[in-house]
Amino acid sequence: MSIKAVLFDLDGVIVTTDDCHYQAWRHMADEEGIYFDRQINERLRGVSRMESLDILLERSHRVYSEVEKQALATKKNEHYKQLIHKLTAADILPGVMPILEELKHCGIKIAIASSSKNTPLILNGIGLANYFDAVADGNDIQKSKPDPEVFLLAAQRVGKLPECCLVVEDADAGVEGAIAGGIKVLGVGAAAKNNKATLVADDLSAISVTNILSL
Ligand code: B16
Ligand code: MG
Repeated sequence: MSIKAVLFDLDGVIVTTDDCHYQAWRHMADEEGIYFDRQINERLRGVSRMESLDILLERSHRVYSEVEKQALATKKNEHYKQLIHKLTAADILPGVMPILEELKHCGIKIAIASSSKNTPLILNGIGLANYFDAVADGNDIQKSKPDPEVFLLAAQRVGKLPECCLVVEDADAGVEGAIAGGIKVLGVGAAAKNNKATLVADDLSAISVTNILSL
């Protein structure tokens, strides 16, 4: 069955915000005296804010109450929003605009499928708020990646069956979620090393609609 819709992850696929997440978590961890590094940060890709905090707190020497955890997550998000405040179209990753334009030109639906509750803010910043056929994000779902919920919702919102869709992901959790939803997946960036992905590429500049339609 040929691909009729492509469901794009946001952070780390469309835009460079993945490093801003790292900087904001790093700042919070330093303030709390909790060890945190880029290797631990890799486990946070695609995972919700509260689940990310739980991973980070694995290295803490004390137990945090739910109220304290909410406060830490809010503080991290406020810092993160400061970091992404100046996002512009210049922060869109290489190859993204050409493939989006080509897909539109070929009549293939395009959607965002992101765990981030900041999706509207980010899309606005990079000038793509009204560009996609559908958006499904962290504000719409109960379970974040590796659960397939956000991908299945995005597929439903563009009116296509999961088996006619392709997910584009930079997170292993996202690759896992797409597979769990019965959706083919292109791994880019950090997920370019994921051998469970249907197809991999360092970034989207290596991918054309012909590659996608041949899946
Ligand atoms: P927020 P994606 C994910 O976005 C990020 O990869 C992940 O690091 C982050 O924790 C999650 O969104 C929630 O983000 O705190 O902005 O709601 O990669 O699924 O687009
Ligand atoms: Mg991502």
